[in-house]
Amino acid sequence: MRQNTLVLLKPDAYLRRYVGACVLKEFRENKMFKIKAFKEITPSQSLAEKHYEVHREKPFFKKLVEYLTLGPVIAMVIEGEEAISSIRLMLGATFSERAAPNTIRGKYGIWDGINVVHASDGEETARYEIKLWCEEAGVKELDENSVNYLIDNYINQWFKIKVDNTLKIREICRLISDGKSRIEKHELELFKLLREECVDSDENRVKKFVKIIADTLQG
Ligand code: FUP
Repeated sequence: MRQNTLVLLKPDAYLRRYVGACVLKEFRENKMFKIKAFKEITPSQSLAEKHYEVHREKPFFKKLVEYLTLGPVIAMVIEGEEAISSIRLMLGATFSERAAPNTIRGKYGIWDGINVVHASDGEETARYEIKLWCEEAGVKELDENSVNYLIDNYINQWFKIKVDNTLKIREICRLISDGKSRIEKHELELFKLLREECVDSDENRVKKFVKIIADTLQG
């Protein structure tokens, strides 16, 4: 069955320029999918809260909203045969460090829920999310040429950066998560590694990003 699904390159994918371009390339080059909508948006608090409505009562809700509002995201509607489940497979497990190495989260996710991409997890969710992002952020279907133009521009702009520090960052996260070191000892190192990836990004935003990683590691 052909399905539409909402895919978001989350703020970490957007800020980590080369990583974002690699992820977008995977969707773009997969001939099973048609990207029908593509929009860069900085989610408002209210949009992020509504997006994560099902998690409202969870202890990590505040963190989720803080993460999604860290900076711009790329919102896409992707159509394809069984698109919802096949894109979820491409993404891999929710927690980056546990995601299979051939999946997007396995390759590029940092740690835990800082996992690069969101994709709707079922038909009802896809309907809810597409409607939400359409009504609150103006995500809408564009003609094929316009979508291709926007995607190619994005990839051409950032793919050449070629800086991917995922493994180095994850190694630090693992040390902290395993209790072998403390975040305070690595904040500067994390900042430097991210700064290298986040070309042309506001320094304060990168600092906030480090804080989000630290909060995630501290549970
Ligand atoms: P997913 O659909 O794989 O993105 O995962 P969920 O819908 O279960 O969770 C949404 C987001 O919440 C995930 F991106 C990660 C985050 N999360 C946490 O931070 N902690 C948890 O214990 C569970 C999920």
